[in-house]
Amino acid sequence: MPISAFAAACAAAFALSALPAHAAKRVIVIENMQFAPANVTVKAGDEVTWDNKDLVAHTATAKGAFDSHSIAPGGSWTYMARTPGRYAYGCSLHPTMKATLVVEKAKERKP
Ligand SMILES: [Cu+2]
Repeated sequence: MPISAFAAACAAAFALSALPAHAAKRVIVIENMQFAPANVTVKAGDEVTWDNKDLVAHTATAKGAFDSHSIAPGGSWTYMARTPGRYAYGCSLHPTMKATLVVEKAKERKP
């Protein structure tokens, strides 16, 4: 690709990322006793859904921050991430299942 086309593509990507923040939705799949992806970063106001595709129940639990309680096999749980921070969470039923949710400040909207 010529350099000018590459630069244009970069500019387009930058323009997209500079668009005003909209609440986004992220899905974390629970499968094979793991959270996938294990590290997810969202903006405050985004919705995060844990989708349990395993045959056993799981939870998404960050002490003091959020707790899905039991998510049945085939079920899901949605959480709106409001408070910026780094949350280590896990499944309260299976201590080896660990993951991290990072909530970044939402971009300020210009009036
Ligand atoms: Cu579990």
